[in-house]
Amino acid sequence: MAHWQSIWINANIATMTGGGQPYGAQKAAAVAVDDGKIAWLGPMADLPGRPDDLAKTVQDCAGHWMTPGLIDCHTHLVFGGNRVKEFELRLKGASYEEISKAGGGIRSTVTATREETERMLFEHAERRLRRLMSEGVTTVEIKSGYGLDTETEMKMLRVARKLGEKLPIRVKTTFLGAHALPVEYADNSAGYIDLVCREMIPAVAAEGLADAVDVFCEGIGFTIDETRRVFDAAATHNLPVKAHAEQLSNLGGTRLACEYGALSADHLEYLDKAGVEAMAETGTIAVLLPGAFYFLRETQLPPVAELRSNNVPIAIATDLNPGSSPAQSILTMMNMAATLFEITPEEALAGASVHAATALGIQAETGTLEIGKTADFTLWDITEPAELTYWIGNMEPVQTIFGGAIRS
Ligand code: DI6
Ligand code: FE
Repeated sequence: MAHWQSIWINANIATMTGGGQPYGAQKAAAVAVDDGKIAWLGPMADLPGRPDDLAKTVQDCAGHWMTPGLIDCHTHLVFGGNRVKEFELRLKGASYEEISKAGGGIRSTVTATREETERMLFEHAERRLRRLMSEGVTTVEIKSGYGLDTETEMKMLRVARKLGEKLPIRVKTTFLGAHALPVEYADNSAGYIDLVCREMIPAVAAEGLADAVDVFCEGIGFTIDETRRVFDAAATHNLPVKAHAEQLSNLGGTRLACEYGALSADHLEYLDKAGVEAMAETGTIAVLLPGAFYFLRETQLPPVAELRSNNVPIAIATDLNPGSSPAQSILTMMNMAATLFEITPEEALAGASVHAATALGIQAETGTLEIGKTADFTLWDITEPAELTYWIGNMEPVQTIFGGAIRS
């Protein structure tokens, strides 16, 4: 008598729940799904009956590895145009900061994003999102930040929400109005921060368009005081915060973010000891973005050893954006995190699952494989989980399950 909707049998499961085994592995195991959630998980030998009697549909995994659905917890994948011309300029010697100061950089994407209709933005973003999904990603975060006016910021967030409604993937949205200074406010950053705090955040909150608020706290972004003002406005609307911090210099943005109980601080190449300790205290996730490090040819490495010894959980994400990280592959980022940052393959997978979920505040829902969580998982034809971090490019899952339903 079947009482579960479906069951996946004969799997090696990387539960990512910690404990004794690397990857929280359970070999020769099964997962039962009911109502979109994991109803049972354990060794085949402990199943309370024959699979056919226990569930309506039985999927035989034939010894494949099962991981949590992957999570890309930091992207800017909704934007107009691209920045291939600037890429070519940088290859000829111009720096990212020089291009930004000359009015290019983020601002050129802002112009292109303002020009695109909601429908065009959706179509372009959908293509990029499907590339992430093809690697077994079941949750993605998407930031605004290429509108820099109320109307376009909201347009971007509506597109992000719509992607989550139309496609079989969970989308968490982040308002990043404080990403750059728009031309209209070229010499008036106080005025722009006023607009962000008094108009944009209330409007975005009123329509429920954002799940968090982020700030680019940087020499070419916003100061500590400006960041504080944005975080205060977020707090007024009960929105959790995140920060792009310590990417190109050390302003202390991470410590400030921790004061506000930030979900995550992201980039972190220039993070100092005090910043690491602040993160350890508040349980803020360190989101490392090797794609941006690589694409900007950074040389300053994030303090991985210090983060590790202070037990700060590390997440890995694509930072998918047109300027500093045109990366459309979370698995490639796991490889880069290993090669460039000396992240272990197990840390890399945790960084794209359990810790990425915590960076989005949804660890109770997804990110590990355990009873009660949403049935988001991916099956791989690999001999061991480290293979996911080992190969570069074109690793396709055998199957991806989102909310208990087979997606592909
Ligand atoms: N840091 C980044 O790496 C991206 N945004 C940010 O704050 C870059 C965005 C861009 O160049 O378009
Ligand atoms: Fe970013």
